[in-house]
Amino acid sequence: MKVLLISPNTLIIPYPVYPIGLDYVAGSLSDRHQVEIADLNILSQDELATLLKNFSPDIIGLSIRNIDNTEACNPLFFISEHKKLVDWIRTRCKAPMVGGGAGFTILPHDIFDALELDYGIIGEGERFGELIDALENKRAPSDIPGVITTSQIPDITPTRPWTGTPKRYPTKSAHSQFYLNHGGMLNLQTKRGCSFRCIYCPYPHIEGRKHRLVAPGKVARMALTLQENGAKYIFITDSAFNSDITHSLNVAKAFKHQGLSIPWGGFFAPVKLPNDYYQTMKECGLKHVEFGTESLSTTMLKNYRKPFSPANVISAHQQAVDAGLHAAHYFLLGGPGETTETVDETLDTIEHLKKTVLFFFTGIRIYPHTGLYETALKEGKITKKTTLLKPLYYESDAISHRMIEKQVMQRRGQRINWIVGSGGDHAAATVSKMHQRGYTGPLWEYLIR
Ligand code: B12
Ligand code: SF4
Repeated sequence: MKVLLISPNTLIIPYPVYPIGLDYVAGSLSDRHQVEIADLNILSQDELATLLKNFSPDIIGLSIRNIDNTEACNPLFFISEHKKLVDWIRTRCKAPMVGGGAGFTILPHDIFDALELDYGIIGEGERFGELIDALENKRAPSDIPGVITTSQIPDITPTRPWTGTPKRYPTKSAHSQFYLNHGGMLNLQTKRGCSFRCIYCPYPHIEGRKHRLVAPGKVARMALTLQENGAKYIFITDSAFNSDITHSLNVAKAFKHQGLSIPWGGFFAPVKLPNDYYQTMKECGLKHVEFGTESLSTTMLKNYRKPFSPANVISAHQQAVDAGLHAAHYFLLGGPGETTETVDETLDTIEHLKKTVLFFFTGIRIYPHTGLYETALKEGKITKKTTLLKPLYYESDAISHRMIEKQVMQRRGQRINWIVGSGGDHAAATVSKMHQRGYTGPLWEYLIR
């Protein structure tokens, strides 16, 4: 079959992100299929029209990574744009359209209906090949775990994870050049799954709760391939790179052992760690640590079911900074139990974090399959019928989002390393200019104070 895989994600905030998911979907397909990847960061609509005409695909996969930008104070919604794209493609091509991706997996039935797709694959896209086989052999696609069709009644139980070995499409793909020219960053996955149970987080639903590790030597070989293909920086896409401490150390050591020389970074949980953890990581090339800290109030960390205390955060931060790493913290304020006092407690404790950048997000998006969803139901903030496709943010009864933002802004004063949200268009424009001048990586280190 001729398979066209489309990445419609053209968001450049905080920077353009290489559509790694499609490499895995493409990598899972048998050699007998002809595969083309269309990345709309690179192709204009005219070029896509030409591709549709010349390639004439038998089936189209659409990667739906972002539903929205999860920023309550500066909202963007991408599903309407995707619908326009689907309609436009339908006028040019009769091929069935299949949706998948992280965003799709969070709200599959809503997105399936909104985009009027033919099929959807919840969870790992490696099941795309099974769907094609079923269509070729006239078997019912809906028998495949995770596959949804128009005829199916919404099923809200998590899909059984795919259990094969992920294979990435040869990475010297034409579309990687765009990302090399815009910051030099390519991305890499070392495992799937997160075993923690933070109340608001959809990641364990997207990737599964059980860690599925990729052998460190194999991860390092892929990292070297990315380097040979021109990457100047690697972002590790794992939900939390150190949620398996031993594996993260082994991956880092494999990078060093195999001679990876470009810097890398990723998301880390500020949990209790061996004393030399970040020193070892630094020696293996780690440059940026993005901590998913969320709060520094003891009460709120417990309410969020985070696997660490404020003391763990301070010590993880210090260890990372002492090792010479750049460290940023993400905060998620306004969850169940947030009050003026808990926000103050967080802001007071933040003052102990020296040499850092702080990103504040206020209001937590309610996703199905999370503890926050259950809390919002119990508190009558939503009902089982509430649609969550258009973002809905949890608001604590004791403090409004506006009040939290005011409290943060007052404490921030003139400090430029306190950023509310992702920094928006202004920050993205600055990052883009710096990338054009040859700077590489996420670049928030220039704000460290
Ligand atoms: C790493 C990450 C980032 C990094 C990316 C760094 C980099 N250089 O790669 C950073 C920090 C930059 C980032 C930024 C943002 N992110 Co982000 N990010 C993630 C994260 C943790 C992993 C994504 C990833 O790469 N996974 C690894 C790859 C291999 O998996 P995958 O792409 O999902 O693909 C698999 C399946 O989804 C599926 N699949 C993928 N495509 C297709 C297509 C078809 C046809 C099929 C069948 C299947 C399929 O198969 C693949 C293989 O199994 C996810 C959460 C998560 N755990 O998924 C959030 C996530 C994708 N991000 C999200 C968001 C919102 C954003 C931002 C908008 C936040 C912001 N305001 O700045 C920006 C957008 C950036 C951009 N330009 O698009 C949301 C999207 C949901 C939503 N509400 O819309 C997620 C799900 C997190 C969340 N809040 O729940 N992100
Ligand atoms: S917030 Fe981070 S540590 Fe917690 S469940 Fe989500 S990915 Fe795992």
